[in-house]
Amino acid sequence: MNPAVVVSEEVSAAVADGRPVVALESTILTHGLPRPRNLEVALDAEASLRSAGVVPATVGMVDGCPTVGLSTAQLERLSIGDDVAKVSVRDLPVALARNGHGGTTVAATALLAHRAGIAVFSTGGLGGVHRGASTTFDESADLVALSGIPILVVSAGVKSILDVGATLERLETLNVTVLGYRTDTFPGFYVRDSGFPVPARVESATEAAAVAAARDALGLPAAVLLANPVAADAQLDVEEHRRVLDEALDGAGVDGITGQATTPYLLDRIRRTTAGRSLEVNVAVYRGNVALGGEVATALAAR
Ligand code: PSU
Ligand code: MN
Repeated sequence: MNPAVVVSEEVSAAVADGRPVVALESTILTHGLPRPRNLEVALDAEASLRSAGVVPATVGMVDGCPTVGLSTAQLERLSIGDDVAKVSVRDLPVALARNGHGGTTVAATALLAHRAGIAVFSTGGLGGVHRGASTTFDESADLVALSGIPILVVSAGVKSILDVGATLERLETLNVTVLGYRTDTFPGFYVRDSGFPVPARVESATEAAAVAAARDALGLPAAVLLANPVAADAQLDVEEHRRVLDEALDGAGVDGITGQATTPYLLDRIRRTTAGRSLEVNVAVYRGNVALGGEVATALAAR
């Protein structure tokens, strides 16, 4: 039987010493970004953390081993495989039993990172409640997972292809503490403002770290979600965003796209209608969240 979690020596030493560590997911590498950009972005995220004195811990599944702290060779392997699954929590047992490869979602990454003793995790966008979920029940397992994993997740909110209002309602129900980083409104991934308010705002990484520490002092089981808007000069033009989103949603209706095919369809359509700019925003979002995660991990380690 494969081990339930493999933690790299570098990561386990840093955790044991109380040095700052940031977990990174791998679905962005395996399913989120096109090749070869995916590997460049993943390696750049690790390099930027290292240069800030933070140990990166990219999480993924290689040969049936859930791994925290993938090596560069393992990242390369996951970045090119057509045999790499998208692994959320429910998929972990299958991938483990069958020696599979996988990119771990926010849910699975948070679970494995927490088991390895890591307190901070940076991603691009969180999964959420899909439009039409009242009939399809399509809600990401990320939300339920965060209700039971006491980690701090940095995300640029959720993509506007989802039902943002319903996602925030579910986060409330699931007892996830939501913080806006220097913002009063929940970010909409490609744009800084989704139009929905956040329940609390923090002005610094230190303040966010204090909230995570307070969560731990209270013994609460849920994640803190630190919602970090993309830099103002990197966001998609707000008018353009509205237009391409409407166009993509109409297209999905006309083409009869439903279920799991919906997200890839919408994202691909938005990428084409923005002539690739949405992809650049995606990369900028991720960079910003990785940097902020590094600051929060550093602030937590200093406590
Ligand atoms: N949101 C994005 N890009 C992504 C994802 C979410 O903007 O690549 C990935 C993350 O790994 C997230 C997962 O955890 O998709 C959620 O998938 P689902 O909705 O199937 O749970
Ligand atoms: Mn789903």
